[in-house]
Amino acid sequence: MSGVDFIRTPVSLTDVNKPIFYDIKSNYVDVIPDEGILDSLNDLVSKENQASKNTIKEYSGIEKQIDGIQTKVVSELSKLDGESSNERTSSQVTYNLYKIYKENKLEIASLEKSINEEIIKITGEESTNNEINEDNNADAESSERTIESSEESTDSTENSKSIEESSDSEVKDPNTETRQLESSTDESRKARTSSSSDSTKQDNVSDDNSIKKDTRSLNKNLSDVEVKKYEKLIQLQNKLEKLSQLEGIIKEERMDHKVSEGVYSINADIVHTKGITGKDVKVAVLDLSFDLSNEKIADNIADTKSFRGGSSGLWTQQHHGGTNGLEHGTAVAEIITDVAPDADLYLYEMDTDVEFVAAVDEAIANEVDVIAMAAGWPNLPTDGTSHITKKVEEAISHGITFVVPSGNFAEKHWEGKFVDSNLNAWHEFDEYDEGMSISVSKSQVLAQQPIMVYLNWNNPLKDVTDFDLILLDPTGNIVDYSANIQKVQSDRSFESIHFVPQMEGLYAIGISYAGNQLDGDLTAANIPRDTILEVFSVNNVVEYPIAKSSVVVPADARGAIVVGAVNSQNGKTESFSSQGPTNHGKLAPDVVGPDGVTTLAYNGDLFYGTSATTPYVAGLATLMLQGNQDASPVDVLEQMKTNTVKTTTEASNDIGYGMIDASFLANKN
Ligand SMILES: [Ca+2]
Ligand SMILES: [Ca+2]
Ligand SMILES: [Ca+2]
Repeated sequence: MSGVDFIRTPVSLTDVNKPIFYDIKSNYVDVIPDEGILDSLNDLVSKENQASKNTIKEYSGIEKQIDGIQTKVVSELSKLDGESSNERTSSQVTYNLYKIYKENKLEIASLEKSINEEIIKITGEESTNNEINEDNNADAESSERTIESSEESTDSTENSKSIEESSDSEVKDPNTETRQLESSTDESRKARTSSSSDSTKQDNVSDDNSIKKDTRSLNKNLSDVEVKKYEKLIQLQNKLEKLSQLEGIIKEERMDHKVSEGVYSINADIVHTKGITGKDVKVAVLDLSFDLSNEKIADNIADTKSFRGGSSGLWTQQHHGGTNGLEHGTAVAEIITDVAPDADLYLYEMDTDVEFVAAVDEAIANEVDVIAMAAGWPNLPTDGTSHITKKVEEAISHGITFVVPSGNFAEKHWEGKFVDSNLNAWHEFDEYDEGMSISVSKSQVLAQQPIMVYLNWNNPLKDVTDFDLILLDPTGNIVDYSANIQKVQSDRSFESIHFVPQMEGLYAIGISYAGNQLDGDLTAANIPRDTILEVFSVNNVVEYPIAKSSVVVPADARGAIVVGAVNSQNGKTESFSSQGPTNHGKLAPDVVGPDGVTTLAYNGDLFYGTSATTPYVAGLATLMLQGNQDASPVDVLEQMKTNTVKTTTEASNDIGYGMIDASFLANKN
């Protein structure tokens, strides 16, 4: 979901209303592994692996590892051959393949390195190794070679055979698995373009030929044993090359799918066969931007309008490489049409609170049935008071079903009372810890992604309390702070930091108490004990995360359908999925939807987050409203809630009433 940041209080150095006590402990506990740490851990592991590998006789260890990965791949692919194999199976298989690849990516890379080093040991030259890699990679080259040296075999079955034969002669264990991998891959790729199948064929035959060619070109005084070893290594290298190509192959496979995976998770495909497709139901999608040429949504567009006053260049929280939100909005709209292929889309671009209000007014004027907005405001309290919340409730009062995400903040949220046992006016997040760490990775620095922190608090005794928010860099220097003055009741209890980090490492968030301005008492001993403070760190996981009540505005809108996230493949609740209750005690989320799904908009990359799950639920609401447009938002929510896949008997603040399931619509008729 995209954090739309609209109320940004400027912070200036002259705005300080209290002295800064520099006594936040610089010795922060490192509980958050950052990318740098993970990288060096992986380095260590791969070095150890490599050392042990090299001692294994005749590379059988390397081969075993490659075969181990390959076995998993083959076992997945075999599912496609079964009689019950269908689009669903294929969707699951490509996902599992992707997972296998991801899980073994480092091992594959480390094996590749080991093999290369072994080859260099034998040949004494790096150039030979490079040449081989080029042979394997350059499609055009290997294609020429294929035509030259294997004119007799032009069909893929024959090619696979030739690999099997060559494997038989070279390796003790005939590589039937290799063959299966090749042919199954061809099977599953049938539907693809002819050029793709051609390249697959070329891959198949290139192994054998490149070995021979390169052995011939060695022109060295190598012993027979060394030549044998060398050939073996090249063979392993080719095997591995196939595995390292998996990611690309899988991505292409996924792009062949007509709809995103979640459609099957929620059984919407079954409902489609009953003629329920969201026909004549009007769905407004509010997002940053849309690609109107996207082939899945193009035919569904009934209306478009941009309410954006200009590009703000804001970062969306779950952005996948684009900064303009084009992919995000398009992916959301796409998923709605996956679930409700005949829905009429009203696409409205917005990225501020004012633009949001205008877009909702437009949707109301156009009498839409559903509004989906995969965005939220972590800088507003979920106590029902915000103008965003009220606007959502207004739309609902017009009979519009409003679907919003719970948020992705379960690990980026802290909420609690002010604790100051040492009476220095600095809050202690934990015993002796006055700084809540956030880990800034190198990639965040390079991407200039800001540290965005919001502090909200309530005043239950109708008091006026003044807290401030401070950010320290890894060296312990205060690099930013927000010290707005809260003096009268109308002063908003809010502080915000927006800081672009220049160095990686552990930063720390601090909260200080600046006094109770009504009493004129600025001493730490007089700190309000009933005030609840709430921190959202938009882009960084915090050291002391509180998942409870991490939902964001407008999840607090009465009657809205609030959606959490469950992984579409493993069925587990996503650890980032924001939980309820809201600050005014409303249960949230109401339901959960599937994420980790493929869209055209993200070009086959998996789409995670409550932004991905919101449109599944909006899509289901659309199906429910077909021919039934008079159903109230309450009816829709109630019916949706009672027809979930139940994992618990009672609603909970992590998954609400459970995973949505459209199948009741198919059973109704
Ligand atoms: Ca303290
Ligand atoms: Ca303040
Ligand atoms: Ca809260």
